[in-house]
Amino acid sequence: QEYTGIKMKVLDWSNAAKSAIAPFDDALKGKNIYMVAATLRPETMYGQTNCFVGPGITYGVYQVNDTDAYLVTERAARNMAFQKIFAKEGELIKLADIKGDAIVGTKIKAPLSIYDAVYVLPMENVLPTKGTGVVTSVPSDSPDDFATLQDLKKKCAYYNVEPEWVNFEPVPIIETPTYGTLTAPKLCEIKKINSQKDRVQLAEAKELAYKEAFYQGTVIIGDYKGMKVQDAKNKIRDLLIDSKEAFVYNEPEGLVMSRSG
Ligand code: ZZB
Repeated sequence: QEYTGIKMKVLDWSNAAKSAIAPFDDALKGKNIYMVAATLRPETMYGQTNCFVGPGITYGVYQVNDTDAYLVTERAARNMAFQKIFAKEGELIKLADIKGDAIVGTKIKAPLSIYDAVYVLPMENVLPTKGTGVVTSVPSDSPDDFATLQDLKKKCAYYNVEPEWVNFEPVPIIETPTYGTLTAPKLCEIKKINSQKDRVQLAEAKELAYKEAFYQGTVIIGDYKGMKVQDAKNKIRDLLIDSKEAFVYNEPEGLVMSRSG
C-alpha cells in the first residue's frame, strides 16, 4: 500500500504531553517535531479539522536528521528506516516515547487545511498496525472522522477533551452528484450512524464515500478547484511533496498482515 505521509508540525504540546516528554527534553531540544499521518486521500487535506491518535497506543519520536523528528508508531518507523526517510538507511534513533492519551490536546499545523492550527484528539478505532498510527481527520469526506468528531463534541468531559479542541466544522472540499458537498455527514445521516461504535454502517459508508468521490467527485477548493478528483489527487499529493509537507510512505502488505494477525 502506498500512502502519503502528511507532516503535521507540533506547535504547542498539551500539558500532559509536556510532562510526558520532560525526561526526554535534552534529546528533543531544538528539533522540529512532526506527527506523520498516513493517508490515501491527499486531495482532502484542505478539509482537515484535527488529527487522531489511539489513546492506548504507544508512539515514539524518531530522529530524521539534525533538525527534524517524526512522531509515529515504532512499526512505522522501522518501515521508514528502509525507505530512505531517515538520515542513515536501516538505522532507527528513538528520542522519546509517548502514549496517545498524553498527546491529546496538542496543537499542530495541518498542511493545506483552511484552519491555521488544529488539535490532536482521541479515536477508539485507530489501528496500531496500520499506517503510522496517526490519522488525519477530514469529517467532510470520511464518515469515521465525522462520527468520531461528533462523539467528542457531544461528550467532551467523558472523552477528556476541551470544547475549543473540537470546535471545528467540516469544510466543503469535494462535490459529488449523489451526496453534495459534505459527503460524510450526508452518508452518516442516510445510514443513521450515531457514533464511532457503529462499525458495520461506517464500513459501508466509507466504501460508498471512496467510490463516489473518486469516480464522480470534483474538487471545489484550492489550486485545482474545478478539477475531477481522479485528476487532482496526484497533483495535490505532488504539491505537498514539493513543499516538503509530505512524503511517500510504503507499507509492505505481507508484513502488515503477519504483524496484525
Ligand atoms: C484522510 C482521509 C480523508 C482518509 C478521507 C479517508 C477519507 P483504508 O481506507 O482502510 O484503506 N487511516 C490511516 N491509518 C489508520 C489507522 N492506523 N487506523 C485507522 N484508520 C487509519 O485506510 C486508509 C484511510 O484510513 C486513510 O485515509 C486514513 O484516513 C485512515 F476523506 O486519510 B484517510 C472514505 C474515506 N475518506
